[in-house]
Amino acid sequence: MAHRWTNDLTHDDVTPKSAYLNRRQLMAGMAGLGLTALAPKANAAADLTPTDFDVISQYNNFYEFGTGKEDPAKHAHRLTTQPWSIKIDGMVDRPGDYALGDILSKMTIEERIYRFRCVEAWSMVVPWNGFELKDLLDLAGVQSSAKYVAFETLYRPDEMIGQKSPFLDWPYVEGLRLDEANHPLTLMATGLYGKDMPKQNGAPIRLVVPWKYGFKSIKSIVRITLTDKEPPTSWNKSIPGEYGFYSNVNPEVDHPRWSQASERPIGGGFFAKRIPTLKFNGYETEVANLYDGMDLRKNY
Ligand SMILES: Nc1nc2c(c(=O)[nH]1)N[C@H]1C(S)=C(S)[C@@H](COP(=O)(O)O)O[C@H]1N2
Ligand SMILES: [Mo]
Repeated sequence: MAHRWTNDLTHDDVTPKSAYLNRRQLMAGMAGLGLTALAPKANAAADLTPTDFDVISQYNNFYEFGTGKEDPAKHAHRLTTQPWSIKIDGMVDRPGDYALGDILSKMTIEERIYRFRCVEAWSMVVPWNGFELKDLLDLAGVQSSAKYVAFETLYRPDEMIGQKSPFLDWPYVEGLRLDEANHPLTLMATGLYGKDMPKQNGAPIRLVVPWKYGFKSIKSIVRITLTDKEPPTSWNKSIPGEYGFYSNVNPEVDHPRWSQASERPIGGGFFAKRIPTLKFNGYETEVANLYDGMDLRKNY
């Protein structure tokens, strides 16, 4: 089931040697925890230095728990994640409610160290654990008429207290074109740093699309729908002039209210130096061909 993914990532701001040592220590640590089911890959992504776990799990955007960066870590403990199932419907051969445990029993969890770039111009490097979305779509059997994949987050205002205020039109929804969804970089993440996904990061299962702005990576997913129409997306519905359907990371296309040319790595202190933002967040070699012939300024 698992596809191996290697690429030739490079990053200006890391020391390959220390990253390599980090990684070996991490793997040793995971072995110590008995997490042998993980299949970490010593790919070139290892020359990225992961952001500290405490930073990744305490500086969050998850508006279902409030709009402040500290709100999700404060309030997400209310979220119950068991039982959990994902309804897969629309243009699939085998629609149904898929219990998360059943899904996981069919998947090989691997580690992917990805850059993560929020549209607000901050960034992290996250060692995710998960499986390729394509493997889940294959379970359901995508029909040839399908062109897009729509995603929906849990709606449960008693636990997700941010949903009691109309900040966004709940539930949070997102979407990808089918070829984006099937791309081997596109991950369904169930954990990070070899631990179960922290609730504030989108437990028990979330999307990770590393070449797009962070808001495309929808959290706590309960429904996936295959469709032939471009699905509505939360931030586009909220402010269409600022957030488009594609939202590929692009240093050449500024947000109407700020530059996207550089980013602030979180975890290095507020005065840490900004680093240049890379086209497609550094995954240009892998994904640029998905957009051949498209005007990326128009399709922002
Ligand atoms: N359901 C849901 N998914 C969401 C969000 C949200 O508010 N609700 N925020 C998005 C944004 S703007 C970002 S930057 C990332 C943040 O992920 P992290 O907190 O794990 O870093 O989640 C994305 N997914
Ligand atoms: Mo974001």
